[in-house]
Amino acid sequence: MTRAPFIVIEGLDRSGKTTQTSLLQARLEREGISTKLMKFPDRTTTIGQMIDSYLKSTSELDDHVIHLLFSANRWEMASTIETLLNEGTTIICDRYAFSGIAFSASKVTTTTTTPSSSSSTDATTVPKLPFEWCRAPDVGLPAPDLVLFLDISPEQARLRGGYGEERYEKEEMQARVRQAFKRLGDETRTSSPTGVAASGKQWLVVDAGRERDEVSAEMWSHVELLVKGTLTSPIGKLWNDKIL
Ligand code: Z5A
Ligand code: MG
Repeated sequence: MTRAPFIVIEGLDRSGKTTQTSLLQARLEREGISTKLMKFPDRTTTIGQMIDSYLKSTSELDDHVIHLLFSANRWEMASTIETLLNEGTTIICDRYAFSGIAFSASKVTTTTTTPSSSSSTDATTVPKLPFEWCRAPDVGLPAPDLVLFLDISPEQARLRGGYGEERYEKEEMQARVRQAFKRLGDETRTSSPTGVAASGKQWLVVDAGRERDEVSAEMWSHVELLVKGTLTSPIGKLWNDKIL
C-alpha cells in the first residue's frame, strides 16, 4: 500500500515559513498533487484559542500548562493527519513538534547576583522546563517524512521588520530557540539528501535569507523527490525510539 508524504516546515521567526508553505502548496497543486496545508498552533480550535490568548498576553498560564496545550493542539489533529496521508493527500505543515520543544525549552529564569568585590552584576539563566520533559508529550505523534528548516540570521530577520508583538518574539529568546533547533536538527539529520524518500526522519537546512523564489526553488528540489517517489513505509511515530 502506498501513501502520501508528510512534510514539515520549521524555522526561526520571520524566516518565511508561512510565505513558503503557501508557495509550496500552490506548486504542488499546479503539479496536480492533492495537498492539505496545516499550521500549528491551529488557533481555530478551543485549545488553539487558549494558545492564541496566551501568545497575545491576554491570559497567563503556567509554563507546563501552555506546553501541554501546544502538544494537545497537535494531538487533536493526529488522526486526521494519518487519514489524509493514507488517502493519498500530501500534508504541508507550518511548524510542528520541533517548535514545541525549541520554544518551551528556551524559557529561562534569570537571577542576578552582585559579587561583594565588584560593582557589576552577574546574570545566570536556568531553563524552566528540561528539554526531555518538553519532548515527552509529543512522543508518538505522526512523524514527518521530511523537515525543511528555514534558517535566517537575527540580522536578516530584523531587516524583515523585526520581531512582532507576541510573547516569544524577543531577540534573546530567539537566540536560545535557534540553539534548541540546532540540537533537534543534529539528532534528526541523516547524511544523504537523496535518501529523503527512504528515510523516516530527515532534516534539511535551507538558507531562508535569500529571495523568495530562490528559497522556494530549493525547497521544491527536496520536496519533488518525495512527492514523485513511491512511499510504501507506514507512517512513522515521532521519537518512539526515545521512550525508555
Ligand atoms: N510555538 C510554541 O511555542 N510551541 C509550539 O508548539 C508551536 C509554536 C507550534 C506563534 O507561531 C508562536 O508559537 C511562535 C512559536 C510558538 N512564537 N514565536 N516567536 P506562529 O507560527 O503563529 O508565528 P508566525 O507569526 O506565523 O510566524 P513567524 O515565525 O513570525 O513568521 P514566518 O511564518 O516564518 O514568516 P512569514 O510570515 O512568511 O514572513 C515574515 C515577513 O517576511 C513577511 O513580511 C514576509 O512578507 C517577509 N518575507 C518572507 N519571505 C521573505 C524573503 N525571502 N525575503 C524578504 N522578505 C520575506
Ligand atoms: Mg508564520
